[in-house]
Amino acid sequence: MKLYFIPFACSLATRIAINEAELDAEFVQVTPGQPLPDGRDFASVSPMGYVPAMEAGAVTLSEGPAVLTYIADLAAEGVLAPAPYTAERYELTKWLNFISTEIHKAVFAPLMTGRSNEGAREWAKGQADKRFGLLSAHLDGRQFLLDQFSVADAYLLAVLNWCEFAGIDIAQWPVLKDWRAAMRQRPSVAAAMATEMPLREAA
Ligand SMILES: N[C@@H](CCC(=O)N[C@@H](CS)C(=O)NCC(=O)O)C(=O)O
Repeated sequence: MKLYFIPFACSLATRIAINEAELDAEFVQVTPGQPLPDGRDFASVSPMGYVPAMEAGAVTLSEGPAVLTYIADLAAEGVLAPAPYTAERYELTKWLNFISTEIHKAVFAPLMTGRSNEGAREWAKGQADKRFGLLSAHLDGRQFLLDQFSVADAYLLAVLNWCEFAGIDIAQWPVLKDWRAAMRQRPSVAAAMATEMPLREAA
């Protein structure tokens, strides 16, 4: 399996998942606007030009929640996702969708593009209040979004890593600040961040 990533982008969640489940994967670094190391256009893998994306035999997938669910299904049951057809499995889908649409795109995307303006930034920060508040209330007294670690935690950690860069003071939500700090101690997360930090600095 090949996983396409940009250091410290949302694709960090896929590296965390691979580490957590001790799966084998080849990671291919994407530089936006440049061809892949093998000369192909990245759009042939991910039509939107987005990471994460993956190739595994005949399967080519983009969109983080789909890629993360694919990886979770390769892992031993319960390591990255609850068993299919259980109520918890649909909770996982709920959280992946929430993180993708309500946090990643609604809050962070307008704050992290150089093509935003003050109005868009204000709007995004306003969006953060309700969404981070909801996450904070849910995680209060919990270790994970579900009853056990899942790919949703990996995705949430990847996006919460952007707070400082996006100008969001995570200290406004002490539960989220502590959750992020604890998650960064998890060996799969610490190893993923240690692998990508020098790549990010060099990029
Ligand atoms: N809807 C996509 C969004 C992924 C996305 O926004 N990826 C960003 C990094 S976090 C990206 O690849 N940006 C590169 C670019 O815009 O050129 C998903 O859920 O995977």
